[in-house]
Amino acid sequence: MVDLKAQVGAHTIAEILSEPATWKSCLQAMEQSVELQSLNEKLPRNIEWVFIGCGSSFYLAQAASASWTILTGEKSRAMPASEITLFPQLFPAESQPVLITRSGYTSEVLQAADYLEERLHLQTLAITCGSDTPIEKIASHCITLPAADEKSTVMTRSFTSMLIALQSLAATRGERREFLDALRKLPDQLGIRLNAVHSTIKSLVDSRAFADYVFLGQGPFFGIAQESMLKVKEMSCSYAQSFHTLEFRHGPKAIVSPETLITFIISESGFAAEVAVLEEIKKLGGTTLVVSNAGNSILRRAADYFVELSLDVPETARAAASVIPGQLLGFYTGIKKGLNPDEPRNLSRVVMLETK
Ligand code: F1P
Repeated sequence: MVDLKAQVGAHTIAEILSEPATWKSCLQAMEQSVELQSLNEKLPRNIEWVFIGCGSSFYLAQAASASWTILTGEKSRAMPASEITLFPQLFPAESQPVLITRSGYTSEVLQAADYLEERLHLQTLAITCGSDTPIEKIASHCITLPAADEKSTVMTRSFTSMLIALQSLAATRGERREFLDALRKLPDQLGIRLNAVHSTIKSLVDSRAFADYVFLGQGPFFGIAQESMLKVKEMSCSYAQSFHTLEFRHGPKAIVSPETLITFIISESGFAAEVAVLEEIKKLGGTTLVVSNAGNSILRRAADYFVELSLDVPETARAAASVIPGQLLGFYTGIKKGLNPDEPRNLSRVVMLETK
């Protein structure tokens, strides 16, 4: 007899667990095609980079923008695609736009791409997981990652793979050879840790239910906190929010209670200050999940649940791996609530607006 229950969410969980192998394929394909080196030569210098997307792809834009400035020293920002057509005066005219879209079909992204190419005469760079999609026809340059495409509505491996591709481009531009080497080592290193991460999150969900979820991160980890928030919202229809870690003190901490799960995605650069917030929230009675590369006694004392990544790569190269606990949390919480994470309520795989 076919166990139908075992198949609920089958695409999403397979896609999450295939992340290390998918990153490896994408990195190998980009290396073989020498695509990033030739793009790097074609794209302008001393200009602001603007990373653009919708939904997960906007949160990816935030993580990519922070990574870009850290790795290249160039200015950058992230914008939702809608902002470009609704408030065009907010778009920096002298810039290099990067359009991020898993599907290559999202209406707001296509409208923004059209505006940037046709009206502003900018040569946009797109990154997508689809093949032969409309964005490829509009954008002047395009990176495609077919190995990272997904069947599920929610974005998981496409998010992390596109982030790693943009970080590779940044490291190429910034001549950060050590960072490129670290990205190459990342899939195998994470592969070793993935089972442990998986079972920590699964037993967390099995042991407790929460009324509210909060995700905190700074620098490149702010976009990761945002995306973790979206995963829990989409897959489990739960109330979830995200903030810069230190911003949580300035009002949002009013919601702390044992029924609130507060996830701290701890950076190395901000370690001491972020751990101080963690200790404060623990004292206020919040339930805490800590995602950190390494642990110390303070961190372990203040963490109700602890995911230790143990990756021997620079801090920014850990961003993609840091979203996996949030992806698994959304998945298992959705399953526990009797939902199907492959097909979240009210959502479709692509948002295509009807033209009037
Ligand atoms: C991404 C996106 C997803 C979201 C939703 C619709 O679009 O907005 O983040 O989960 O189901 O699509 P894109 O990356 O394909 O443009």
